[in-house]
Formats: sequence, C-alpha cells, structure tokens
Amino acid sequence: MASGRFISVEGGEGAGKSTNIEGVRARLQAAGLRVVVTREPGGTPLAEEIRKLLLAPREEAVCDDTELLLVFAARMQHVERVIKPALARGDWVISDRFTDATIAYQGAGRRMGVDRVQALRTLLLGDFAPDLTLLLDLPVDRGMERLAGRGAPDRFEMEDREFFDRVRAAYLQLAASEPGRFRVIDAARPLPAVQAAVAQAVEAFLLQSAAP
Ligand code: Z5A
Repeated sequence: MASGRFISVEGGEGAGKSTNIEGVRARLQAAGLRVVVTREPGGTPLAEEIRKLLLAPREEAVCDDTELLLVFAARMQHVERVIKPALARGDWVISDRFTDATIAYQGAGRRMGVDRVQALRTLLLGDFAPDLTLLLDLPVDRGMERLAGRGAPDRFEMEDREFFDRVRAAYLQLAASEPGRFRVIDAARPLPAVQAAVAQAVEAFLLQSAAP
C-alpha cells in the first residue's frame, strides 16, 4: 500500500507556523509529491466546529478535562477522516500543530500533567505520530510582539506570560526527548533565515525518506 509522510509544525504564538508551512508545501510539491495541508484543532468540518468551541472566549469556565477531550475529539475526526486516508493514498500531510501541542498547552500550560496527556494520546492513537516535527522556537515576548494588533484575543491568547513560558519549555523538552523526530528551528531570526533553516530540514528529510 502507498504510504505518504506526515510532517507537523509546532511552536508558540506568532512563531511563524502558518508563514513557513507555505514554503514546506512548495518544496514538497516541487519534488513531485502530492501534499495535503491541514491544521489542528480543525481539519474537517466537524473538527473546525470543535475548534470554534475551544477558541471562543466565554463566561462559563471551561473545565480542563473538557478542553482536553474536545481537543482529542477534534483530533480523532481529523486523523481518521483526513490524515490517515491521505497517507494511505501516498500523499504527504503537513499539519499546523498535532499532539505535541496538547502535551505543551494542556499538559504543561494548563498543568494537567504531561504523563496524563501522553497516556490519553497512547490510548487513542497508539504509536501513530508525525514522521517529522518542525518546532519553531521563539521567546514568548517576541511572539506576543508579532501578534500585537491582530484583533481580539482568543481563549488561549488571553492566558498569562507564565502559561506560555510553560508551553515553550514543554516543547523544548519534547524535542530533546525525541531528537530523531524533531528539528528545532530558531524562529527569532529574520524570516529569510528561518525559511532557509526550514528548507534545509525539509531537504534532509526528503533525502532520508528517499533512502532505501
Ligand atoms: N491548541 C491547544 O491548546 N492544544 C492543542 O492540542 C492544539 C491547539 C492543537 C490555536 O492554534 C490555539 O489552539 C493555540 C493553541 C491551542 N493557541 N493559541 N493561542 P493556532 O495554531 O491556530 O494559533 P496560534 O498558535 O495562535 O497561531 P498563530 O498565532 O497564527 O501563529 P503562527 O501561525 O505561528 O504565526 P504566523 O501567523 O505565521 O506569523 C505571525 C506573524 O509574525 C505574522 O504577521 C508573520 O508575518 C510574522 N512573522 C512570521 N515569521 C516572522 C519572522 N521570522 N520575523 C518577523 N515576523 C515574522
């Protein structure tokens, strides 16, 4: 059966995920690959509805486990309806965020516990994981500066500085624990330098994927 490759792009607010995903898509397409670009939470009509529920500021306090289960509800729909079928067709999939975001935001940011989130991930997804994860790493202040003036903050963007410090630290810890899957990109540099580093990581992954 044909099998594509799965790339996730992670990082904190304003790290440049959306901006850099376009470059990754272009490089893969130039190599003659069929590419599906998607995102989390979201990626299917139902999962996009769950995204709206998750991001909308609301008066009712959202319980941590409610948030965690909504994230995974959207993810399972996305994995089963979009990601796995695309990979089975031989397409390459680029997802703006995947399970590492849940470890970082819910596990560390919300302090639900990284091990607890990992356990749920294993229960629902087994060993299904991205083949490559590009982590765009940026100091929290820089990300906030980049997003200043973008409009009303969503429910996550309303969190305090310490929340985002925990998110960043958790991402870096994940990357250190799985150096084979992660490529950490210093996203604080000017955009052309970041794009060059992303291109280099994708190039190396293409070579590695083509090796017998
Ligand atoms: N969430 C969660 O809690 N748990 C989960 O499991 C998942 C998600 C999957 C929505 O995600 C929220 O969901 C997110 C976590 C939570 N919370 N928040 N906040 P999202 O990915 O849709 O939202 P986001 O992280 O806020 O994305 P973003 O703000 O759009 O950031 P981005 O895509 O990384 O950045 P960008 O749009 O490409 O760039 C931002 C700006 O910076 C833009 O003006 C660029 O032109 C500029 N930019 C980009 N790169 C550079 C460089 N190198 N220099 C200068 N300026 C730059």
